[in-house]
Amino acid sequence: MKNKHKVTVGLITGLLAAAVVAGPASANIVLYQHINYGGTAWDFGTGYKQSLGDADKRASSLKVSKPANSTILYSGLSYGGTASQEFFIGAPDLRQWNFNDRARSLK
Ligand SMILES: [Ca+2]
Repeated sequence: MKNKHKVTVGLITGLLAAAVVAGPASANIVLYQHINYGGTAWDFGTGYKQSLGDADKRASSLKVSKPANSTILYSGLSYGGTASQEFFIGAPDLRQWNFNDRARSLK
Protein backbone atom coordinates (compact mmCIF):
# COMPACT_ATOMS: atom_id res chain seq x y z
CA MET A 1 0.00 0.00 0.00
CA LYS A 2 2.81 2.36 0.90
CA ASN A 3 4.62 1.65 -2.37
CA LYS A 4 1.46 2.20 -4.35
CA HIS A 5 1.08 5.60 -2.74
CA LYS A 6 4.65 6.50 -3.68
CA VAL A 7 4.06 5.53 -7.29
CA THR A 8 0.94 7.68 -7.40
CA VAL A 9 2.75 10.68 -5.94
CA GLY A 10 5.60 10.19 -8.38
CA LEU A 11 3.21 10.07 -11.31
CA ILE A 12 1.43 13.24 -10.21
CA THR A 13 4.75 15.02 -9.69
CA GLY A 14 5.78 13.95 -13.17
CA LEU A 15 2.58 15.26 -14.69
CA LEU A 16 2.96 18.59 -12.90
CA ALA A 17 6.54 18.87 -14.11
CA ALA A 18 5.40 18.20 -17.66
CA ALA A 19 2.73 20.87 -17.37
CA VAL A 20 5.24 23.42 -16.08
CA VAL A 21 7.66 22.65 -18.90
CA ALA A 22 4.85 23.08 -21.42
CA GLY A 23 4.18 26.57 -20.06
CA PRO A 24 1.18 28.77 -20.68
CA ALA A 25 0.39 27.12 -24.00
CA SER A 26 -1.19 24.19 -22.16
CA ALA A 27 -3.39 26.42 -20.02
CA ASN A 28 -7.01 26.37 -21.05
CA ILE A 29 -9.89 28.58 -20.10
CA VAL A 30 -13.15 26.86 -20.99
CA LEU A 31 -16.56 28.47 -20.80
CA TYR A 32 -19.73 26.38 -20.74
CA GLN A 33 -23.19 27.18 -22.01
CA HIS A 34 -24.97 25.86 -18.89
CA ILE A 35 -24.22 25.64 -15.19
CA ASN A 36 -22.20 22.68 -13.88
CA TYR A 37 -20.14 22.60 -17.09
CA GLY A 38 -23.09 21.55 -19.26
CA GLY A 39 -24.05 22.25 -22.86
CA THR A 40 -21.61 23.60 -25.40
CA ALA A 41 -17.99 24.04 -24.24
CA TRP A 42 -15.97 26.93 -25.65
CA ASP A 43 -12.19 26.61 -25.27
CA PHE A 44 -10.42 29.96 -25.21
CA GLY A 45 -6.91 28.65 -24.77
CA THR A 46 -4.79 30.94 -22.66
CA GLY A 47 -7.28 33.78 -22.71
CA TYR A 48 -7.02 37.37 -23.91
CA LYS A 49 -10.13 37.40 -26.06
CA GLN A 50 -11.62 40.79 -26.81
CA SER A 51 -14.84 39.08 -27.86
CA LEU A 52 -16.19 35.59 -27.24
CA GLY A 53 -17.91 34.83 -30.54
CA ASP A 54 -20.56 32.14 -30.14
CA ALA A 55 -20.14 32.27 -26.35
CA ASP A 56 -21.03 35.96 -26.19
CA LYS A 57 -23.40 36.49 -23.24
CA ARG A 58 -24.10 32.74 -23.01
CA ALA A 59 -21.59 31.30 -20.53
CA SER A 60 -22.99 29.94 -17.26
CA SER A 61 -19.95 28.10 -15.85
CA LEU A 62 -16.21 27.96 -16.50
CA LYS A 63 -13.05 26.04 -15.76
CA VAL A 64 -9.48 27.27 -15.52
CA SER A 65 -6.92 24.51 -16.07
CA LYS A 66 -3.49 24.67 -14.50
CA PRO A 67 -0.93 26.02 -15.03
CA ALA A 68 -3.14 28.99 -15.86
CA ASN A 69 -3.33 31.07 -12.72
CA SER A 70 -6.69 32.68 -13.30
CA THR A 71 -8.96 34.38 -15.77
CA ILE A 72 -10.94 37.59 -15.58
CA LEU A 73 -14.38 37.83 -17.15
CA TYR A 74 -15.67 41.19 -18.34
CA SER A 75 -19.25 42.24 -18.99
CA GLY A 76 -18.18 44.34 -21.96
CA LEU A 77 -16.20 43.79 -25.16
CA SER A 78 -12.42 44.37 -25.12
CA TYR A 79 -12.13 44.01 -21.32
CA GLY A 80 -14.67 46.73 -20.70
CA GLY A 81 -18.16 46.96 -19.28
CA THR A 82 -19.40 47.74 -15.81
CA ALA A 83 -18.46 44.41 -14.21
CA SER A 84 -15.44 42.13 -14.07
CA GLN A 85 -14.64 39.09 -11.95
CA GLU A 86 -11.48 37.04 -11.50
CA PHE A 87 -11.66 33.24 -11.20
CA PHE A 88 -8.78 31.08 -10.02
CA ILE A 89 -10.05 27.55 -10.64
CA GLY A 90 -13.42 28.06 -12.20
CA ALA A 91 -17.04 28.29 -11.19
CA PRO A 92 -19.84 25.74 -11.63
CA ASP A 93 -22.53 28.42 -11.50
CA LEU A 94 -21.87 31.98 -12.65
CA ARG A 95 -25.21 33.10 -11.20
CA GLN A 96 -23.42 33.14 -7.84
CA TRP A 97 -21.14 35.84 -9.21
CA ASN A 98 -23.86 37.79 -10.99
CA PHE A 99 -22.18 36.80 -14.25
CA ASN A 100 -24.62 34.36 -15.82
CA ASP A 101 -24.95 34.89 -19.60
CA ARG A 102 -23.03 38.11 -19.16
CA ALA A 103 -19.36 37.66 -20.13
CA ARG A 104 -18.32 39.34 -23.37
CA SER A 105 -14.50 39.24 -23.12
CA LEU A 106 -11.81 37.62 -20.97
CA LYS A 107 -8.15 37.80 -20.02
CA1 LIG B 1 -26.02 30.07 -20.42
